[in-house]
Amino acid sequence: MDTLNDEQRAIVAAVRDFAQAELAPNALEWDRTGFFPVDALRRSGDLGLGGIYVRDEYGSALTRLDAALIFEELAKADPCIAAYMSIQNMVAWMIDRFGSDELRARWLPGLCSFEQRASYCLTEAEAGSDAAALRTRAEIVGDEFVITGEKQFISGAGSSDVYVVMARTGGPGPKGISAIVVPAAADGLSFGANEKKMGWRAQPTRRVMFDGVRVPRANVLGAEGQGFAIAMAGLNGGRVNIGACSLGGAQWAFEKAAAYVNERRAFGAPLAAQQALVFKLADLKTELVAARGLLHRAASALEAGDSDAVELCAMAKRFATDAGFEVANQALQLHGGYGYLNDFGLEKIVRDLRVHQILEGTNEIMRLIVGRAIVGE
Ligand code: FAD
Ligand code: 2MC
Repeated sequence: MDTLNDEQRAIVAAVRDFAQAELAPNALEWDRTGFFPVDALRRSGDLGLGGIYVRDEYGSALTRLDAALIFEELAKADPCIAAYMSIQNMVAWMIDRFGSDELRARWLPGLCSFEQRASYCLTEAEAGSDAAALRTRAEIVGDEFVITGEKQFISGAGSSDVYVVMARTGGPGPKGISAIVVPAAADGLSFGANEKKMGWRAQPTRRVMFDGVRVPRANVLGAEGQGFAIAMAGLNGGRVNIGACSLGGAQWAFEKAAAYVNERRAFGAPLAAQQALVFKLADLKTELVAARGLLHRAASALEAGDSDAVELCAMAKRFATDAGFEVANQALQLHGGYGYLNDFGLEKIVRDLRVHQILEGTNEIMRLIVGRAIVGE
């Protein structure tokens, strides 16, 4: 944090005020009841948090590093909602970067202000890590796409106003895929039941079904056949942001554990008298600082378009989400039995952070990306 400039400090302070007022006091209740806080999301739009790195015609035009700082701060209050917001930002950026002026004008004002919400539809039941094997088909009929197929595990589905859908317009493999903007109002679009999940309970996850959904061909992002590359480009930033969400949740858990170790007494002294526990805290803090450093390095590489940006984003996602989960789990352990109680908030963080090791590319896939950069395919 010491290397931040004045503008970044001001951003972090404003986001902290918002997150501590709007998210933190409600996070446990939303988790318990499965309440999806769309009004709080709308209010985050007043700060420009729906389009953090969308260009300034519609968005906040901040950097990827600013975004990492913002998601860390939001996640200190509620990693589940912070992570939801990171997906919105990924989609808004894809529309800004690859959409026509008409698509940008149609969707970005609503998304950047969080008046509207967006989902990212890549995964299918038979194509998760192997995303280029997806089978949802978009037939080209005249000047329309006719989309048929099914997406699995879609965050925000059933609530979103717009879906960016990766669908097959050509042959097998990544080059046959296009990224298509599908409004929620399109005929033939329907949704599965809200999944019951270990964490991320305050946001819906559903299947999305397409039964002959017709949208204009002009709704494609970039060119037909570029959809896989566009989907991956979105995910590079998404991976940094999810890592930052793990970092924020874990930082909160760490601070609670450090305070607890100072206060809690056992064997006639504070727990802090046990060097084993202080060494544990020292290791956890080191993990957090290392994760932050790698995330910021990846964010800066992405911003600069460095040739190793993809690899760094994968490294940072893998490291920060593994470290974040481990720190949160150890912070729970340091609270003894109280850590296991819902009211203390720690078990929620552990549940929320667990899925960050799985989504936006599993941590095995992050190793695959880094490994390929080392030894080639
Ligand atoms: P699989 O690909 O079947 O993997 C199973 C296991 O095998 C994993 O451990 C994996 O790492 C491992 N594995 C697979 N291939 C390899 C390999 N080559 N080398 C080594 N190990 C390998 N997707 C979206 O498109 N949009 C969303 O909004 C979205 N939100 C989600 C929200 C939640 C709560 C969850 C749980 C998932 C979400 N996903 C979303 C899907 C998520 O991205 C996938 O679950 C993830 O990419 C893994 O795919 P899979 O579940 O099919 O697992
Ligand atoms: N950035 C930019 N381009 C990328 C890229 C990246 N991160 N990853 C792949 N590409 C390009 C790659 O360069 C290639 O382009 P070209 O043919 O021009 O050289 C093209 O995409 C195809 O890539 P590969 O040949 O590497 O394709 P392959 O099928 O072997 O592997 C893999 C791709 C495994 C890296 C990819 O499928 C992947 O990332 N899988 C994980 C899926 C995933 O992350 N899902 C997340 C869903 S969203 C989510 O969970 C949410 C919560 C929102």
